[in-house]
Amino acid sequence: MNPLVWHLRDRALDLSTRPLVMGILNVTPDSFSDGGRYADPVARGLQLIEHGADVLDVGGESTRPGAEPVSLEEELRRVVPVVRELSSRTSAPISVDTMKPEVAREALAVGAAILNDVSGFRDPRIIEVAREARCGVVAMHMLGAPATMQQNPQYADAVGEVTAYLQERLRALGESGIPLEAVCLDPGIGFGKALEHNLELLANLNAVAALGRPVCLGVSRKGFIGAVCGRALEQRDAGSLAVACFAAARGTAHVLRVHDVPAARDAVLLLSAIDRHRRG
Ligand code: HH2
Repeated sequence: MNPLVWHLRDRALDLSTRPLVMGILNVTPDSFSDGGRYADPVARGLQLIEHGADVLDVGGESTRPGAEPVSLEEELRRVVPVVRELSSRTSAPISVDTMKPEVAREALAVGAAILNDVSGFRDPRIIEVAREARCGVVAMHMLGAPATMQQNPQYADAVGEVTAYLQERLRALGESGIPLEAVCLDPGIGFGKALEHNLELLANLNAVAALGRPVCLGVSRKGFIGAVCGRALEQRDAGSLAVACFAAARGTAHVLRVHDVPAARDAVLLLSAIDRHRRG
């Protein structure tokens, strides 16, 4: 299995020369860092592509700690028209950040190419939707559910448990008929993790990369950056970029999920330009 190629529907993304930039497009009034900020999500999505996003990740339900679930009707109403319009106006792959099989199915029907399920495809119905569409999938680790996940999360060995969980999801997806070449894994930074868990995972991401699939990493503006650097939400972009570069330069992150697309684009281009001059 080649970990540096990611198959989505009728195309294969090459992750061998540089990490991909996944631009975050939240179509939510309550996302933790940019909720309700962009009145025209389609225009914002097209702008993210112009700024260098390789993939757009469209989300209609905030998964920030303590967020309240959104109804199916509301999530469909937020996500489907935006995915439909974006797919007709760009060839960049569109990912949908959802845990709901119905939203996944509708979004794929109007052009999405990737399902990003922060619950790691625990619901067999969403696996079936992905299998039928032959789309790419991002399977993430989350301890519990968003409403309660940050209430004193406990691990005996965070790196070992997250890695074992992702390995088990990879097996379950494979057994359900998802080609492993379609799967990208994500340690789920901030999803049921205390500060030391996040830092341990970032320091040992090679354990997740060793599962043989690309790693998607979402650290953008997250709480651990605020905790380490003493920064408010709107001041976390430099720290976010530093952490993403750290993981990408070590070869342990292949898809960077970011709010600040122009900075991430420059970073991945510079990383690959430098890497081409590496000896041996
Ligand atoms: N983080 C968030 C949402 N979806 N998906 C993946 N694969 N990895 C992540 O780390 C991840 C994710 C949370 O960030 P954001 O979208 O900015 O906020 P919200 O959930 O409040 O919309």
